Amino acid sequence: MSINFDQKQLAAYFVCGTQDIPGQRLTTVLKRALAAGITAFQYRDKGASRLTASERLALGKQLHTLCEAAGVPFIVDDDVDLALALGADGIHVGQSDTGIQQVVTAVSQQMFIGLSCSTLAEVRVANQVAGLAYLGSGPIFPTSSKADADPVVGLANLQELVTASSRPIVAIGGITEDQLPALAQTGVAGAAVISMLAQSNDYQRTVTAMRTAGWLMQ
Ligand code: TZP
Ligand code: MG
Repeated sequence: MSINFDQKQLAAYFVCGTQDIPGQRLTTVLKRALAAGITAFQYRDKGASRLTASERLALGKQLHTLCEAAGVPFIVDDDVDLALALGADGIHVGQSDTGIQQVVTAVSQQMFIGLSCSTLAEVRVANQVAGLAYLGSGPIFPTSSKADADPVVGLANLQELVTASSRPIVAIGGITEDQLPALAQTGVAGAAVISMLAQSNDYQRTVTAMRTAGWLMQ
């Protein structure tokens, strides 16, 4: 059974691929993150160390099974074919990935869709696209986790994006625990993080901080 979208799932949104956790197994990392209470997981396999298609499928099955057992939505980054093959709960696409209308046509009956939007112009276009569940905006702060990241958005611009958007927004990029209260003040529905959790020395503390930051409509 696939899990329907609820904006509360954006509160503690963990994004991870094998490239983000050198020397560790992604299944082990995800188990720890789920046990700590993450509210969504996105499998994002990127960069030079990218797994082959069949490896992504095999690993994706394991990750999906773990999420399913925890009742947490399993979201695939970018790859429509992989998301469909895995029966994912959601897919997240960027502005430069497969055209958004094509994605909506291909998957909207089967899973929810998130779209990256880091400018007001992108948000206004997204408002006109039927079938989007949420937007992801960033990088809010400088990040070393994404080589081709857009320019830093910052909190003031983020607030404008939230005001302009007809969909809930999850913030991403360079987020640290001490910035969560200020981030929540912008009206976003949650934080999406790679390193803050993958490199945390205390998953429970980090995820609890994410879940209780005071997000919009929490
Ligand atoms: N998209 C915009 S910034 C980013 C992605 C995938 C990387 C976020 O990683 P981190 O470690 O939380 O800054
Ligand atoms: Mg992308």
